[in-house]
Amino acid sequence: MIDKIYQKVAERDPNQPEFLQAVREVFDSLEVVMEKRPIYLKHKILERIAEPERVIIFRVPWMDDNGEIHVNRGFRIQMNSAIGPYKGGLRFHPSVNLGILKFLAFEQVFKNSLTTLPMGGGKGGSDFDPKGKSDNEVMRFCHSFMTELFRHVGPNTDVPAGDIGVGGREIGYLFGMYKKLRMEFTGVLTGKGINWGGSYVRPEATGYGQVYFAAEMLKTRGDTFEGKTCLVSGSGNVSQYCTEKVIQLGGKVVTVSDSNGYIYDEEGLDADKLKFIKDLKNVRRGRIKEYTGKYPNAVYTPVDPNLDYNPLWNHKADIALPCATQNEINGKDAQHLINNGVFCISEGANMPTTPDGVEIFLDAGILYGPGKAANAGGVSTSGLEMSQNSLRLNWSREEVDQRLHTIMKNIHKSCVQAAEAFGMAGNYVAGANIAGFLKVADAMIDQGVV
Ligand code: NDP
Ligand code: 2IT
Repeated sequence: MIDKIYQKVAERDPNQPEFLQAVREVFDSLEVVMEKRPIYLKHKILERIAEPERVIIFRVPWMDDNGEIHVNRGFRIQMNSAIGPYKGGLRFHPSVNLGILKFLAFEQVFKNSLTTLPMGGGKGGSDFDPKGKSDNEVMRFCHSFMTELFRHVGPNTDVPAGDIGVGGREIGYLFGMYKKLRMEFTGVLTGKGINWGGSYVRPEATGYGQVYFAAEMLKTRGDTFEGKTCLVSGSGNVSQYCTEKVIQLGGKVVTVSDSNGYIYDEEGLDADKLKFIKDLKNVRRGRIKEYTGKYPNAVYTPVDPNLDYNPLWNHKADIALPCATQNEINGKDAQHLINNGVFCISEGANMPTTPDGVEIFLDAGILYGPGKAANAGGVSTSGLEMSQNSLRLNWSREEVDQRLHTIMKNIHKSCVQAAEAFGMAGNYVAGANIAGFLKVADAMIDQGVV
């Protein structure tokens, strides 16, 4: 039955492999739910949940510093609003296309449901590449992007935030143009600066939450981060704060990467080394290779396009924390991780593991926390930013961090309980998909055929 529904989705969009991968995984987890509760089939919830409520595609023209005109494509996928306004990040990266954003929007629906906060799912972005652009070029692009997007978003309609290539700088430019066009100062975006409506801990939230989730998984086996060797990928927002929290909890991070290569630092990163990376990436916008100039004991390995695996995942370690992008761990990488003794994986990135990799992790019986649960701390804290904006007050750093920590513990508990309830104890993939689905599906039934 589910297979038939999936085939229809696949026939409709055969050229969206990432979207179909995300749908397939969720549908597979829901097989047991449909057997026990056929009401969801009767209400055609799967057919409806896999189709965006609305897709907006628009032209984004902008002028570079030399006066040359460029045209990029802008997107916003408004996937599901059953439990709240659309909510999800914007990604600026040359690889962005409709299928990738639909996968991200689809994942976001279940993730946001898991947070316990009232947020629907959405995602957007552009094939614009911020790399190598001046601040003024980024500003002109963001302003142009918002001159169309502002019509489709709003604090009770759709609330975008950051993702790959969209951080505090971009959110600032986007917010400035929205405010000007609408003549209103509202919480239409999250990830805002702390002086103009932002929340403490939002920059840290995804990485911190990912480590809190991993700590909960470790706790089920009476274990902690203390003394554990960790492989981390990426060196952007999620990676930096994931690394920071691991160090705080007594773990040792030996790798970080960017799209050109990775560094292996056997001694482990400390607060000073992390500060160097933050400055390198957030201020100077340089490449991770430069790390070895400052810390010559570390080894830099450039990406080798002829390899069908990523050597970053082939080091002795206990814990892996992917924080770069989708499908960055394939079947071969997954096997390397298992062979090297990794027994806990918490995904900061969205869908970083290919389906054959996921199967290897599940078969091995390790602690495997999928992105839609493990990285939900970012959007959770976005939800907390929305609450603070509505209340027109700011909570302290300690208060937000504590709420984030509690939310991550609750997400972990929901995953464990849902997996147990449907006969798949210990399977966090099934647990996350089922727990995320039930709340949205029930809301859709309550609201009728809309
Ligand atoms: P950033 O843009 O801050 O950093 C992205 C990092 O990943 C960079 O080091 C980048 O390298 C690397 N990277 C990006 N694309 C590729 C690629 N195709 N191949 C290899 N490396 C790549 O983004 P974030 O840290 O915000 O996002 C990282 C991941 O976390 C994404 O999957 C995102 O969807 C997910 N996520 C983010 C949240 C957030 O709040 N920001 C919340 C939940 C999930 P380079 O600089 O060379 O491009
Ligand atoms: O993938 C994600 O959850 C994000 N990029 C954050 C979304 C948000 O609205 O904070």
